[in-house]
Amino acid sequence: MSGHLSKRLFEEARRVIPGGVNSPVRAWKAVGGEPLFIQRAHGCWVVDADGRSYIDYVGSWGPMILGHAYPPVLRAVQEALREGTSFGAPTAREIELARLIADAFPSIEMVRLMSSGTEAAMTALRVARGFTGRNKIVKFDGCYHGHSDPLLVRAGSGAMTFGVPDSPGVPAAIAGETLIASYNDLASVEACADAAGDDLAAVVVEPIAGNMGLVPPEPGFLQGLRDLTQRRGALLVFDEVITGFRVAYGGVQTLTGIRPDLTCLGKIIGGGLPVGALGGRAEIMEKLAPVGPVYQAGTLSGNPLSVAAGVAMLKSLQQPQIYERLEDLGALLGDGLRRAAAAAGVDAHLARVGSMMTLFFGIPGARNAAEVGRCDTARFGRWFRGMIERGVYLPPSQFEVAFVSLSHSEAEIETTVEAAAEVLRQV
Ligand code: KE4
Repeated sequence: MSGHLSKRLFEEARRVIPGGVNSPVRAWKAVGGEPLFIQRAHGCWVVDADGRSYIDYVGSWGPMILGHAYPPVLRAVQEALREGTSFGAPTAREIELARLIADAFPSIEMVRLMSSGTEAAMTALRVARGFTGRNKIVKFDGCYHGHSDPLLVRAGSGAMTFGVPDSPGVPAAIAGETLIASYNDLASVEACADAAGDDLAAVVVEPIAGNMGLVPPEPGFLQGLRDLTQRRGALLVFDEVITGFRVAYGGVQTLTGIRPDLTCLGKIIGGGLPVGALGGRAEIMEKLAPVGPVYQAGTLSGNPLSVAAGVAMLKSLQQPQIYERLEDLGALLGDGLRRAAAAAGVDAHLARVGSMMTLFFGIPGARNAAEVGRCDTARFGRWFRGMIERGVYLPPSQFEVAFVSLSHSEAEIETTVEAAAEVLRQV
């Protein structure tokens, strides 16, 4: 578990930072124990404040698809740094990043850069409402789109799933504009759409869910959303903050051929620096100020360092065979964990798409949040702690996904699977 220095730093941090962390999941509340404070990272390794190394499968929650401190990204940031850090004015490099994104995603003609995935999703809803003149949004139980008020909403009680706040501080009036459907359940979406009537502005979805653990869309689900929103004059928003450039260079929409009206991006496109982006058809995106009336802004939007890192990252992802290699490494780890759980006689299910995966404990698999909710989270906690003791750093929550990067090799994955075999015999 966390060493002497991490413990001391955590104690100090909690005196001046709520919970000692700047994002709740980092506090390890879901798995017990105290968080490691990370000193540095390179490739697929992170090193904690006590100098201990771990094979990393958090990958900063997704951006580190090429591994930590990837030299071309570091070089690009160092070069940009020499010219300054932020100008609050347009720069040529922002055009390059927007162009790289638009060229990668078939549904994207224009891009607005910002500083987080939360901003991207929040802006997507505002643009959808501005473009359609409607108010109601449908989201899915178990999907996360950042922490803006309209999206911190969970299913209310009672038959109709008008949302209720998922956090104090979110006004019921705002939550009430959001309806909650069940993932992989088109009938529940139709019911929400019927309740919204002709006030349905958009359906927002993680096209591969990564915030209730990994839950892939069943055949026909995404196309069903595309048809439903088309039929009802509402917009379809793909939140590809995780999946964009992760499952394919052009995200889920290039794998499925389904074109959403708006796409939210983040994480990988900033190479580990603060970033978010909203992309879509020009007729929708030009609703955004200063062309259209829908306001959105940001002091550090399109920040030169984030953009330099993002351009270097996306260009590096254009190398041939990158996604084939990620699939091979993902399969090696996923199959290894599956075999280790079976050999240990542990009731666990490994869900995987490419280089992102979740080992669910206590359920045979999951198609929605209700099924994921039956997981044995206490057993997951024992699994997490056992693996960290053996030098493997997994996401500290049953409801997150583990990421393999291009910097992992067969050696680290074999070490991980060996550690898993030991831990699974004891959890
Ligand atoms: P950010 O505001 O954290 O950049 O992005 C929010 C967001 C939007 N959409 C999806 C699908 C996301 O997964 C996220 C953020 N992901 C979480 C972990 N699953 C970030 C980790 C954290 O909150 O600390």
